[in-house]
Amino acid sequence: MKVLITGVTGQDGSLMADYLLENTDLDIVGGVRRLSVPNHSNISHLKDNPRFRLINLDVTDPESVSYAVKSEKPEFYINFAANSFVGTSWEMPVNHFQTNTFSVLYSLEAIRKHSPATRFYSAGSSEQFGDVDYAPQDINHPFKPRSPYGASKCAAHHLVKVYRESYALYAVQGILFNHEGIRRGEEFVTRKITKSVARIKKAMDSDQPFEPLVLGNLDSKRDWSDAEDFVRGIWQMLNRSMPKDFVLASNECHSIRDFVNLSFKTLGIEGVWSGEGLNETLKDEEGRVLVQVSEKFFRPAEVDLLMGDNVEALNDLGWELKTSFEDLVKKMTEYDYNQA
Ligand code: NDP
Ligand code: GDR
Repeated sequence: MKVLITGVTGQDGSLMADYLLENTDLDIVGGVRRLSVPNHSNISHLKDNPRFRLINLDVTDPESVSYAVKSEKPEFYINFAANSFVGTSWEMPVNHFQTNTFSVLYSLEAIRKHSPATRFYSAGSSEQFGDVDYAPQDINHPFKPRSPYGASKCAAHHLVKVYRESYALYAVQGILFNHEGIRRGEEFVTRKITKSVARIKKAMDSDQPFEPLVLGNLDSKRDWSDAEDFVRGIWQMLNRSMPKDFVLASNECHSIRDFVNLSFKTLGIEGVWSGEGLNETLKDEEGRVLVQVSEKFFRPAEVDLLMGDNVEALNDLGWELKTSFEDLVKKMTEYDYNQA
């Protein structure tokens, strides 16, 4: 019995590999694309594990996807591979559709033709809800994406549903709100904050000058959870008697400003906000600038408030959310401080 995981070098893929190796007897086949300089830091601890191996798999290449499914015939296929950064989706919309939508179509076609018993997971996103009508958003909330990324995930959602209904495949899309952790990419706002807070605190510890953390929209609100909780929920989605899409979220939301405050507070730094818009700053008691705002990090269109409804996941899936927002910020900040 084996699981094929694409995006295994990323946050969710590597955490899923860890989770399945620890909690199941399944073998893990990780799909990786060829890079001139490979980035395997999230899976380097698995390289000698006899139940873990890598295959070449670029999800934008239909032949590559088809060959992987045909030759492996995995019991489960978890497709995490994506261009997952919303911010670049205006600059490279075609790449986002190729990586986030066509990859899903190639996967579904390959499963239909070569391995129809394979259970398929497609990584959906709260960005599909976008310009929201109500909060918290549940599985019935309309799709109103605000970015090419969000639109690419909506299209993938419809493909999964069409293939499930047309060919009786076990294919689901989890609609996941933001989930973070110590393997989060450094361009996403949470990790960018915790890495910078750690850097600033280290400089303060040794009386060195420091550059402030520079952010974009401080007012946008997100529903942040721990990615380790989410991989458990995804696995539960793949192991029901019938395929069904679920929302995974924490039912809470916090602003970027809240995240910044809590991260600095974790390392004993209290700041004071002043000014407005692009002139807003956070300064410490000595008047040193900790945070600045720059237009550079604003997006052409923003999703101001995302907050998910997890009631169905808790009741129907039996999913459990173990880590609070406060514990998540603390964990990420302390980890980055100890690494800095
Ligand atoms: P990451 O950005 O950490 O990982 C993305 C992975 O996709 C990397 O392993 C990357 O490989 C791989 N990848 C990108 N392009 C290709 C390609 N052409 N062929 C093969 N692999 C490719 O994302 P996360 O782990 O955070 O997210 C996992 C999935 O969940 C994504 O689909 C994302 O859109 C979705 N999602 C994530 C949320 C979150 O908060 N984390 C919330 C909602 C949805 P490489 O190392 O080579 O770049
Ligand atoms: P998001 O995550 O777009 O929600 O997508 P990101 O951390 O990039 O942005 C969250 C919010 O923070 C605001 N922001 C900044 N963002 C970044 N990256 N850098 C900044 O300096 C900055 N300043 C403010 C953004 O404007 C935004 O409002 C993530 C990804 O994991 C997607 O793949 C996933 O689908 C969604 O979460 C759910």
